[in-house]
Amino acid sequence: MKVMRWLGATSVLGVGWAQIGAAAKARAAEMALASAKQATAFDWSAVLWKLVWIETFLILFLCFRLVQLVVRYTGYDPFAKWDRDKANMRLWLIVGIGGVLLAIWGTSKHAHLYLPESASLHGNLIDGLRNGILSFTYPAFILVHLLLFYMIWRYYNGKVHTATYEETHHGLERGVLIAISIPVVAIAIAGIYIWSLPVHGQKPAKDQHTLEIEVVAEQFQWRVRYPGADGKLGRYHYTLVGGENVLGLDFTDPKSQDDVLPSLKEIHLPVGALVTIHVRSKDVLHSLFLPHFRTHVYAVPGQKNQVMFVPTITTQEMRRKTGNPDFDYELACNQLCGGAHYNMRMKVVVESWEEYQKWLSAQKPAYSPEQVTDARKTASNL
Ligand SMILES: [Cu+2]
Repeated sequence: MKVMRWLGATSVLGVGWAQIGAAAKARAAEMALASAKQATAFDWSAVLWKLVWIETFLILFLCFRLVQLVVRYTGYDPFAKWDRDKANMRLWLIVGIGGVLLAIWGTSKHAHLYLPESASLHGNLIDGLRNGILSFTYPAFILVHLLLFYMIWRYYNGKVHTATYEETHHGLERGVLIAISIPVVAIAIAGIYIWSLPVHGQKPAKDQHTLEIEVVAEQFQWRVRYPGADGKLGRYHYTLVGGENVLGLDFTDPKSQDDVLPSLKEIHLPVGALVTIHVRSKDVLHSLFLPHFRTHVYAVPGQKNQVMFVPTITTQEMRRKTGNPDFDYELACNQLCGGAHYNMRMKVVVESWEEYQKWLSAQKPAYSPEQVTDARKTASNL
């Protein structure tokens, strides 16, 4: 029966060797495609990789089946002398410790894919809250899993069979309950306070500049409206949308007449000012997402939404900080809103208040006398 053992071992080794060969071929195909850098209509390397995986699982399955059949028809069980509980326990330890190591490796490897550095006042608090929560949930995750697999080791076949029974210990339970409640309640209170900041929770400090702008979403672009010299956005009505008046501004309102509507694909924001963005949509659901400012709000047709934040780092400073001279903040649509959804992005320029004022004064207002008459005509026809 020794032959059986050799037969099994050599066939598994042979199959393993063949699989390594197939994987090497798939990798070579992948590298050849990458080096050719041609636009391939069909990615053959991906198919090869899938075949390698399917084959591997099939062969493993066949190996197990082969052993079963040999045991059934020859009565010879090569694993008869094995302590199966012990083997199971060891396999579980590999799964447990391997899983924990994989989690630590994965989180450290992908740490750079977390959100970019925060560039708003409330963003720093949100990051602080997240890091605070992670500082104890992450060690707890590791500890609980190590304990879980330690228990499997402890109670495996033999040494300790049964767990010890203890009467309910009310004092201990109460203690644990209180100990857990304190951080949970603290997180809830901090969360309510911090997450309300971008919604309605910020008031301008003394001498702090404020800016209210409007960002309007439509398939597939953003339009930004800045207030003119009066610092106030004027009225609009959806029935006035048409022709040149893309946002439906009511030019009979003097506050609308100096509003500025640049055709640029960028937003200008002054650093240190309390910026409020009014958001609306002309067609479908969109979503205004400013990841660096930890700011996100839906653009819903027929609904006025708003979000507020204080930018803390100018684009120039961020370029120095990241060492990337091409760095730019980004506004993205975070809602799959149609075929050209990917097109709904805009550069965000954060600059000093003076630079912002200078830039704004160089822009032309959207108002023209013809539009006022148009608007009046439309309004009288309503
Ligand atoms: Cu969109």
